[in-house]
Amino acid sequence: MLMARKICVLGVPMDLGGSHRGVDMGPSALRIAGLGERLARLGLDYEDLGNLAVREVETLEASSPRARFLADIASCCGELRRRVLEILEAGSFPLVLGGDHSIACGTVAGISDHLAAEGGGGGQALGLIWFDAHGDMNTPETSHSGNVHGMPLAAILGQGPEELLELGLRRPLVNPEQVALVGIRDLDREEARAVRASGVRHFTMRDIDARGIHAVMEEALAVVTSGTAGFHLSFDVDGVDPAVTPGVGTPVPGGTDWRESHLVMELAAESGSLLGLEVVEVNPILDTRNTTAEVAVDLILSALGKTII
Ligand SMILES: [Mn+2]
Repeated sequence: MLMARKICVLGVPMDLGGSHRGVDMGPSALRIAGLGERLARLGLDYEDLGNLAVREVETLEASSPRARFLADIASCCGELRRRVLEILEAGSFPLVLGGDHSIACGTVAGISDHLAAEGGGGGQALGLIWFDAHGDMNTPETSHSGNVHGMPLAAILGQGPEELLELGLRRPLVNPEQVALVGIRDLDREEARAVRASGVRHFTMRDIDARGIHAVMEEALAVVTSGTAGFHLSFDVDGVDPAVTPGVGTPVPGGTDWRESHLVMELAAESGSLLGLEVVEVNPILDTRNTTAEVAVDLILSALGKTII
């Protein structure tokens, strides 16, 4: 089903959450790969709102070693939250281009806050599909690296530094039983324990091997749409196999292949319940001739309703 709403593209050129430079160039790489033209060619109404202003890492000092650049990341996420909320209030669809995955704290806060104001009482719940090779459920206490891009899902679920927890109106921003983690294959021992204890539904690559991506996504979609107003898809390109998308912040072998990745997006589109999409961790420095951004643009089109026939 082709996305009926106007799509607002917003770039977040921020790489403070990881230790490899380069994902700050992700929004440019996706635009250079023809994102705008291809949205238009598909017949979608879209507007590119440009990039958020983000300070370069060279101009900053890495504060707290357990969560490097936390204050700057939180302030960027606060601005992103505000912009996503504006997009939704105008009746449009937010397409957020990362940047490292820590920006999800801002995107999810924006969508969650929008729903908090709807439907009376505590508002409407937001579902979340987190597609990733990693769990992103570390906290400053458990992280070995101090990289905040390994922490956003924990923060969205209400665990982690106050600077990230206070971004949105609700805490947690989403209920763990309405979250599905898809594609994971590289977790620290403590993080694996955190994922199991969190109550989110998790689908490892082992599950995808055994059951097939179609069955896994059907179950994931049931999780994120039951009792919610719809769901956000936070798509870390490192969930895809590095043979398909080599240019990512933290490549891990054994991810979803080309067609499996498209099926994730196609089924998300077919559900008719997609409320927001973000694509993160594209790293042009580690890429080959912008291949990864080109694949990512293809995947974005599938999520917005492009079909083979
Ligand atoms: Mn991630």
